[in-house]
Amino acid sequence: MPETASESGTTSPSASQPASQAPEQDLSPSPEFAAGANGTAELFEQAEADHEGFWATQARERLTWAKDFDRTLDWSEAPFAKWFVGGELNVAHNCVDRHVDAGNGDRVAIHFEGEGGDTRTITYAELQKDVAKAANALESLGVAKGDRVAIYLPMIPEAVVSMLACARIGAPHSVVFGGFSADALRTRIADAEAKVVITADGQFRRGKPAPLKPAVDAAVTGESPVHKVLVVKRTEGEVEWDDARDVWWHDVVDSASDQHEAVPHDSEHPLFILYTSGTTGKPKGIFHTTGGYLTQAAYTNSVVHDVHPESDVYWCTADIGWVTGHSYIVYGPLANGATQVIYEGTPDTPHQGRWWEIVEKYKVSILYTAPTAIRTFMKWGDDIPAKFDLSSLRVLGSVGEPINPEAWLWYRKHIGGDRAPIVDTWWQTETGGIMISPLPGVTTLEPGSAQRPIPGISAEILDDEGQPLHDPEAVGYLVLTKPWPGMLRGIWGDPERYRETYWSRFGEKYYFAGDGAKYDEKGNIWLLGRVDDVMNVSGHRLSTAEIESALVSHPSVAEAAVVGATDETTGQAVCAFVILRGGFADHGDETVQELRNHVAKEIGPIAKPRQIMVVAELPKTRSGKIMRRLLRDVAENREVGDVTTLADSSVMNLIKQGMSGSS
Ligand code: 6R9
Repeated sequence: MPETASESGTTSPSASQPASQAPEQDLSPSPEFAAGANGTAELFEQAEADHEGFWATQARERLTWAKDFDRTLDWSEAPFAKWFVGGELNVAHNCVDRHVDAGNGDRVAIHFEGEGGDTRTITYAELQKDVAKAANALESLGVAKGDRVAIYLPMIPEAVVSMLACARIGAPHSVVFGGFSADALRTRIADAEAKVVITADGQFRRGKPAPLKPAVDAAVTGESPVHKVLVVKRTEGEVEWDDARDVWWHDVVDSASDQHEAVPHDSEHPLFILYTSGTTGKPKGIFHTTGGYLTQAAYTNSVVHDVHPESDVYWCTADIGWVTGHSYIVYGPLANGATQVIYEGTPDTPHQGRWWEIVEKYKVSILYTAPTAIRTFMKWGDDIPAKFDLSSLRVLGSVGEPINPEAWLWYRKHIGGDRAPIVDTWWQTETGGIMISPLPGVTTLEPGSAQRPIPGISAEILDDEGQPLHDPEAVGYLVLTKPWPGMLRGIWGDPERYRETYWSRFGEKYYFAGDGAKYDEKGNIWLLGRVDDVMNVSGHRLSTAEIESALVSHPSVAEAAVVGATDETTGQAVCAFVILRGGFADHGDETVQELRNHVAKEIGPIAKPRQIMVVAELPKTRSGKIMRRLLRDVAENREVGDVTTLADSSVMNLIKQGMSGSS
């Protein structure tokens, strides 16, 4: 195995160096960046001095209220919060109309890039008309304030328009990933009792049209609350048609009036429901309301992504079916009047440089993506982004999982030109918006750590007994200690489950996030994965994220997933699945030994994996989260459980085939 460059102590950090041994880089904000940044040190002081006053200021300064609120927070029925009580506003007016009213109608809202290279440019003035038409069309289909609408669409502008049209009417939307099955769609429709579904004939994936409508047809046959299905024509594929139920978007939306009054809604009126995936049992419909959610989405997009709407081109690569797409494609950037890119397809269609080609073409200045994508690009090689001009990028963001220092440094060097700050943003569907993150321009960055709660947010790390932990390296549970405007208002139709899931582990004072965490000696917070991703090996608590990070810091490893499998002697044992980087061959036992020793060196012998399996793919959800539950099934030689939320369900067969023969 090659010696790492840092051991010879000469070069700057590169992807082939373990991050822990990387020479120190100056990661403090540059004076030029700090001078123009939206985030400031004063925000921390203001929020510290007056928590509610701080949020009231954000709400009033960032949003346009039809009626001002008379109380900032009502926490008298905790854990059920009411924010900006008595206030009224219309979310669609805030995201679209008011920018046109302010004279910015000609500003581009959306640069749409289809997978096949078709493009559309939509200004705010055009978006206003599109949203008004869609709102009129939905009303003509019987949708009224309070009715639920399911949205099952690919990443096309109609998805954004549909969400805003629902918001305009006050009809909560429930967006379901275009990759989910008919069954998943049916249960989500039933739980929300959606009256209308908005879908498309199909979508383009990897250069080919893939049908969508058949899943809707299957999901609404028989007994169903759905009486109308609104269908966007995207791929021109053949579709089954039910004349009584189905209507084409181009028939009813295109012909509708482009004038629609945006009636103000109560600050606590439900805005959307979004189901969280991955766990067993009935999906949880996380629901968010109007004023608080929009305040936090707009504020965080401004101070964390540092969006300057008059000059930036922003691109969040998430799917609209994920909360990141809700808060950081639709509501945050549009409330701020930003110009953004929306890309329909996969990163390697038609070639592995597609994203960088898009950055170059639109001069993207802010890029927000997930660690899984970054690790994939590392695997594909440094030479691919190097072929494109990425000099427009000035802020990079990460979300969805812990980003290991190795991937962080690669992102900074090969995408950010060792110049752009990286914001590693921790948050959840439940929190509505970013909670823990550096502020670019203020924070000195720490690769691999999400660092501190942003101004207005308070967190602690508790031990098993609920006592705050401050010792560096002591692993505990992340909790949030004060209500925040973007917080979920409950689980749709199940208030008891809301209380139980989030507000019982440490009593009613603390929101239990379900993530393991620790402080380092500088006071930075390190997120260590979901609590059930923390293993107990011979009484030592080890985090899957840390061992994965150690594995990825080895030059030959592109990606790693670690699970704890039951072990007779140690309680749990560490089992690792790794994907090797291009150019590194699997030398069987030799590779495994090398990697085991590497983990022992990086963390300690206790963390040495009992088993390491070299695989070609890892099972992931559509939002890029590794489904460790399935890997645990493999590691413990069990029948593999439910795979319906995987992006690619064939991956598990590949892994199982690889395993038979190896042990
Ligand atoms: C936005 C989103 C939430 C869970 C969360 C945590 C993990 C998200 C992270 C992170 C470490 C980060 N997570 N961001 N872990 N560092 N920057 O992902 O929402 O799909 O609900 O997932 O994702 O485990 O609890 P959601």
